[in-house]
Amino acid sequence: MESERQIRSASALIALGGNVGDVRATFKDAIPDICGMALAKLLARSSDYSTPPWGDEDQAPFINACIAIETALDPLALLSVLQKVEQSFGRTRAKERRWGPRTLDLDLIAYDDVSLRTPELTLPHPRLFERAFVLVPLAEIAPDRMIGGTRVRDGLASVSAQGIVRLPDTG
Ligand code: PH2
Ligand code: MG
Ligand code: MG
Repeated sequence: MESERQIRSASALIALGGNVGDVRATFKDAIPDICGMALAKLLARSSDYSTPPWGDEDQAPFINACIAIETALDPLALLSVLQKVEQSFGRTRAKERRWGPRTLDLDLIAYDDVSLRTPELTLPHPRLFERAFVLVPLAEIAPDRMIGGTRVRDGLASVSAQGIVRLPDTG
């Protein structure tokens, strides 16, 4: 029996990126921080990928990965956790240029089937299907997930994944 007080949880997909510092070590530390602060269970974690810089090509390659979590936080509360974790890994938004170098970028890609348009957050992520650096790791952990009417594996098939390289596990 579902009671009024039962905590409902949602499945959220989060993209991780960065190209400043030891990004793979940052991911390793940031993922448990996200789960702890978001009262979340880690459902899946992709491999890390080296990806050519997108948007602003005049910078170092990025490392990208994706995780799936189960969380009891609502989308805006989860976004706030992600921003706190970004800050704790040295992210200072005021000093960055759009699409420029960063230590850690955490983007909320999808939250159940929620569609949302607020100044703080748009769900699903509006540029997901332009970005092979998100679709490649996402397709590793959630190929059949439907996001905004498109299956992740089909989205991946319609972009170029040129230059994206899966990195070996570091253990
Ligand atoms: N993030 C950006 C800008 N460009 N390119 C790649 N390959 N991966 C990223 O995560 C990325 C980017 C700003 O958030
Ligand atoms: Mg981003
Ligand atoms: Mg971001």
